[in-house]
Amino acid sequence: MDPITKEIFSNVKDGDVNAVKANVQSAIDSGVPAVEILNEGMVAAMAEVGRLFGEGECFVPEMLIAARAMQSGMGLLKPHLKSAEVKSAGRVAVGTVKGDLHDIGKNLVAMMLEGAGFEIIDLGTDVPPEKFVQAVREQGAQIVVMSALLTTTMPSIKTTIDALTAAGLREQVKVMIGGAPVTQNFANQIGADGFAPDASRAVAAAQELISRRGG
Ligand code: B1M
Repeated sequence: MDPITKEIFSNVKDGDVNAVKANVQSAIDSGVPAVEILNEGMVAAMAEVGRLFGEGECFVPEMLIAARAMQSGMGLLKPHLKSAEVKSAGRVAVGTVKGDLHDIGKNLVAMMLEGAGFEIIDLGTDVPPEKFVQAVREQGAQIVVMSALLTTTMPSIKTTIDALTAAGLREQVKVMIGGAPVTQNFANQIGADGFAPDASRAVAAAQELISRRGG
């Protein structure tokens, strides 16, 4: 790992926004791959913060500060994560489900999908089922992507799928899900069309779903 990536890991963990911005910029300028900065620096740091929180060694304010530092670095990385393809690959509504405020993973998935040419309708966090339904009905979303980070909010994914079915829209939209506690097994159980464990595999899964759908 490049030494500057290690520094970015510590900067995100410590929630030092200015150091994250400066080091991410200088890592980009010195040719460190964007994917290394993202995964080995920033995503790994958030996992470490989660581990510390789980062990009672850090608390909600520290998680929040680290999250803010990560978001500031993601903004700088965004243009460097774009793929060469630019044609519109499909329209995707992305949101964190009702009751859940975690948005970094959701933002990362949205950013990578956008980089791969998908048009993004970002519904934000704490998104009630009606809003997902509205995005399909009124904005023509072809894929709905739901993120859940809490075991307590995973049932909101199923509630949203049920709302799409009740609205008569389930046949015309593909549903993809993910987030730390979400598994392929859970996706199968609740009738989602796709699952991805991380943002880059979410892109591959979305491409696969769109091609199965016939474009
Ligand atoms: Co919270 N939190 N949090 N938190 N938080 C977790 C999730 C937790 C695992 C920490 C822990 O206990 N070790 C734990 C959940 C336990 C559980 O339910 N199993 C937890 C808890 C308990 C809570 C609160 C309840 C704490 C409290 O108040 N007592 C509270 C709940 C608030 C709410 O949502 N209603 C809470 C609050 C917060 C903050 C607001 C302080 C902050 C979020 C800030 C923000 O997002 N803007 C926060 C943070 C930062 C975390 C941790 C530390 C980091 C999450 C993160 O951003 N990771 C987290 C610990 C952890 O995850 N290890 C934790 C980095 C991000 C890139 O990864 O989001 O997993 P992630 O996304 C990944 C994949 O999951 C995947 O792609 C991404 C990587 O490429 N992915 C998808 C995500 N969505 C996808 C959708 C897809 C596909 C892939 O669709 C196809």
